[in-house]
Amino acid sequence: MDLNVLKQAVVGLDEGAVIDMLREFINTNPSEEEAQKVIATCQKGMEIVGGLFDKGEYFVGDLIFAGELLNGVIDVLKPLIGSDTAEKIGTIVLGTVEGDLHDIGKNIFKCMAEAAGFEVHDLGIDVSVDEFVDKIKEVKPQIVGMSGVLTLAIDSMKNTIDELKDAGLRDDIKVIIGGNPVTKENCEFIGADAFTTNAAEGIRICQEWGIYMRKKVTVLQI
Ligand code: B12
Repeated sequence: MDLNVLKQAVVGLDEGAVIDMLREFINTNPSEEEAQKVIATCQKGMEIVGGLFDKGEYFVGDLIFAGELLNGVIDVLKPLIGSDTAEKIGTIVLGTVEGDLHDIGKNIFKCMAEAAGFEVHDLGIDVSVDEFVDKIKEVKPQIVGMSGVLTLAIDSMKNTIDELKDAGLRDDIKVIIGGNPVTKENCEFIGADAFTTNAAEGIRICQEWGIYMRKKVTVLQI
């Protein structure tokens, strides 16, 4: 597949062309690595769409369409990168925080986390503090992932962690935050354990935590 042509099709919001290219791509029996490249290419296209929105050349409706297009691409490619490994290496509770409806980045992270062998409980978008707390009590994850791209997401992330502390749940979990506005500074302000603006890096961090946690469990069993 010509990745440049694909990127241009995403930028041009040419759904028909994107679907045709994906169909052809899947027929070639692609590897997981090739599928990851296709997702990364669509992501680059999405960034350009965002830039065109900033310049006033695209409108909110175009953004919604582009968002749906990218989520569709992830759905189609999921079986290629979402290998269902029998042994789960950890559990993640994931969601886009309260007030924020953006989920493209979250969905990419989810897809990659499942492919890496994590069991992911995705709470969706605009997830309230209580929804996070209830799910964490129910499934007792090792990791909580919070996503957000709006500036206000930073406060929602902080509120969520504050509530986890009040509920006595904070010390048992690692928290990673992701999304365009997250930085080292607001990671410290929020009280998360790690931050990233790159899903692949997020997976590496979770894998390191997963290995550490499994060792801890083994030691405790002895
Ligand atoms: C697509 C989009 C939309 C779509 C969302 C569709 C969807 N299903 O998500 C729609 C049209 C619905 C939308 C709505 C709005 N949007 Co909007 N949107 C965008 C846009 C163009 C792209 C965001 C995106 O998906 N990026 C691509 C993904 C892949 O990047 P990412 O989220 O950072 O994710 C990566 C990493 O951060 C990481 N990651 C993400 N989450 C997580 C989680 C974990 C745990 C980990 C480890 C990693 C991780 O992995 C991903 C891959 O590497 C941006 C502009 C831009 N250029 O970014 C504006 C933008 C975010 N939107 C903006 C605004 C203002 C809005 C609206 C208020 C617009 C309006 N006037 O109605 C509403 C908000 C509604 C709400 N309450 O949320 C502003 C935010 C400004 C701000 N600072 O708060 C931006 C920056 C545009 C702008 N320049 O004004 N938007």
